[in-house]
Amino acid sequence: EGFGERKAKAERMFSLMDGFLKNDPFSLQKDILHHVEYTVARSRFNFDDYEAYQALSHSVRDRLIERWHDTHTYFKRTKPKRLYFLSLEFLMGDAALGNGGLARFSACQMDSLATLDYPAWGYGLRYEYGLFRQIIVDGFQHEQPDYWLNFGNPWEIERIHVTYEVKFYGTVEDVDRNGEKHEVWIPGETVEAVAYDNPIPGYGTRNTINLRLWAAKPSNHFDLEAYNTGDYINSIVNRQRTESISNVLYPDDRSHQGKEMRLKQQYFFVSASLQDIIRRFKEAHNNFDELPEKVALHLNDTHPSLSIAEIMRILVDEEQLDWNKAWNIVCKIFSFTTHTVVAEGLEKIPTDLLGSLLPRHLQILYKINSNFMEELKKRIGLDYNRLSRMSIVEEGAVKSIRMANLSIICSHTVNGVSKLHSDTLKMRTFKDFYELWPEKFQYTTNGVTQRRWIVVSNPSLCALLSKWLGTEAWIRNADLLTGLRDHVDNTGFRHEWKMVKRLNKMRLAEYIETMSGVKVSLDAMFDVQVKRIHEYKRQLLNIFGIIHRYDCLKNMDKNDRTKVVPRVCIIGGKAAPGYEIAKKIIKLCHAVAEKINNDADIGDLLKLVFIPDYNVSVAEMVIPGADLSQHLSTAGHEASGTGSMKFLMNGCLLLATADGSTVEIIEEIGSDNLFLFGAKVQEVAELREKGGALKVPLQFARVLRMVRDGYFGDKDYFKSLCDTVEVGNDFYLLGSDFGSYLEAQAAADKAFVEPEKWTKMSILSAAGSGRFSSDRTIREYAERTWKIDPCQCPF
Ligand code: B1H
Repeated sequence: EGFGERKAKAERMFSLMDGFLKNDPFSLQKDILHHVEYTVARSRFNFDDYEAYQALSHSVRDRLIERWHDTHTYFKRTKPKRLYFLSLEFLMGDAALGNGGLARFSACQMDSLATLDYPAWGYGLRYEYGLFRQIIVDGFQHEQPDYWLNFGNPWEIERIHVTYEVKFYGTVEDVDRNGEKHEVWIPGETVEAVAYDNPIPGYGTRNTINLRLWAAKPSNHFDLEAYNTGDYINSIVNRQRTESISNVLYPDDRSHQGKEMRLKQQYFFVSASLQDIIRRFKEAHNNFDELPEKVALHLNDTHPSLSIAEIMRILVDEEQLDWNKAWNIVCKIFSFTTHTVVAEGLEKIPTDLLGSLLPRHLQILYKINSNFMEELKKRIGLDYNRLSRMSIVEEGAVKSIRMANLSIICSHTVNGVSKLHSDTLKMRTFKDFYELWPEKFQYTTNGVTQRRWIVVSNPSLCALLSKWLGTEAWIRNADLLTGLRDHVDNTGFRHEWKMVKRLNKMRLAEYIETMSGVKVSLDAMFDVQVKRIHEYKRQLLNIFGIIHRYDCLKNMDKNDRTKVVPRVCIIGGKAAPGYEIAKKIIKLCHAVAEKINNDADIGDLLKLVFIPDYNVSVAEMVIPGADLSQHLSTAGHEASGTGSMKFLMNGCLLLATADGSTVEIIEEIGSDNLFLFGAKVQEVAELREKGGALKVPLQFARVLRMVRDGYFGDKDYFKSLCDTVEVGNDFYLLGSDFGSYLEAQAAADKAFVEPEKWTKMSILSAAGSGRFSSDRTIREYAERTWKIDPCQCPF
């Protein structure tokens, strides 16, 4: 070839390789049409809205894939220490692969990891059925399957070649290895895990990281025996059954202990993720001693904590490392965040179940425990009570493995999710461990991403913030929101602030009318409580407060009514399908709403609406439109709470107990800018001890009596619900907090009639929300816990 030919060839090659997809409108339009025709396979003259959405998503996805590749090529080349964020739940939005706060927090963290250029990947499960959809029939919750993949998912990339075998059951046998006896697992069942990649783009950076979700499919390892004996049909049916592992997300956001399928999901997830992680590590490094410098594994609660046993099995049984050497490595790579408060809420796995599903892992766990117990005896002596409390193995009626103890023992860092939560962990839940290893315990307060919770869900506020802060930089640096304080006395600014709120209230009011048929007044205070339904979150306190308000209105002189602040009370949230009391709370809410909303005498002074199927998309509508938001957990029960942070960013005032992250919110915005009420953490135990002698205000007794007497119908049905808050039985202290709750509500009313005062409080709330950005959370984790550095792809 002559020079000319070589040059022409090089230029052709170059023009093939060169060029990112362009982002100008025309290029994007061209691509959308391309995908309409060649991906969706419709004519470019005839396609519907959904097909347009698919074509658009594919056009965007193409661009994400470019960035994804560049980011990963760069990570591969520069070999930074990587973080792997292991979580059984991610609540992204359209994909509802999680229950509540924990799962949405995982999603916010992924956004921040990408935006801050950290070399991180998330690993999760690709459930075919996400969290159930809630529909309300006659005021009762019904659950409907969320088969979210029905119309395909244009955002994911199926990696049919990234598959791993995951094994279950079987036995452990002794084998001889160079004259030494070793235990080796001979599994009985094999399932295949397939990777589905979900690009997570950063904001203001080309870095695009990955959320890799695993789906189960039958393995190609045929059971030859079954085929040969002619049981062809049955063996196909059995094959199909293995697929069910990743079928459905468990909808209990607290306890589903002892379910085999849940354990299978956990191990399936852990095994596939670790095989993938170890393979990637071995491609770049050849000595496991380097593992702690190159890999950080984060346990999002105890759900992925089988990773500890699995990685020991890989290193010792497969890679043939000496046990102690492997253990020393493993103890340097794990960090652990617990989202739980009370010891009873911690995950336990019965040893019978574990032993049959994962016999080798159970052995490994026993060995980890006996080594730990030996060490512990040396440190603390023969204090058998303490030894048994700290043991990984619980010797109760049902012998089980305590996953939290395992996670603490093996992790270099144990994180709480708020300052208060962390204190509780140290003083109560994990006191024994704290005394042993105080240096392990940290707290990293949760956060939420302002990209979704302001930029996407509240575009008018987004524009207003950029205008008055004079920059869009707050989108990547939420600390800049403090700059709003400089304008709080500017009437022009306050006017615009009020207009934005009104616009969002309008949008919410329309939604309410379509969903529930209730017309609401924009002049009313929009008072919102949205979150999972739980006794400890005390939606019942809210409903009792509403009943009290209604009762007062009914008994009020007509002239006095003109002074009353009109309210639209909005409640939303899902109850776990088997959680009877939570379901009764939903029903009561509807019964009370029915009564109040149809009382012409009350009119716009009070409305109550239950928003069905509360989820991320609904939240995007509800949060910007709220004036007031309620966080009523009995002090000491909400580990953090992240909903309040989203409301805060959107300029909603909080009415809250001094629980979870609220304590830190007060530090940022000052106690004058929110409505605080209720017993403090340190008072709760004492109040509980009083039992039947506890003082409860008359108003509380009166409201309880109204419900008991059938004022809202269904007297018998509500009886057991009423019993839970009867004096002497009122574990969550609704009665004793009721008085101060009403006072806080009165203070909110009083502030609302002074619009300028209210608006200032609203501005100062948003101005103090910067600390609750998940960017801050992630930076703290990266620097203190994971010890990873940003790694920005330069092209
Ligand atoms: C939180 C959970 C949770 N704490 C078990 N615990 C689950 C436990 O499916 N499961 O088995 C699922 C979820 N979720 C929440 O985490 C806390 O209650 C909130 O206070 C906290 O803000 C949130 C994020 O840290």
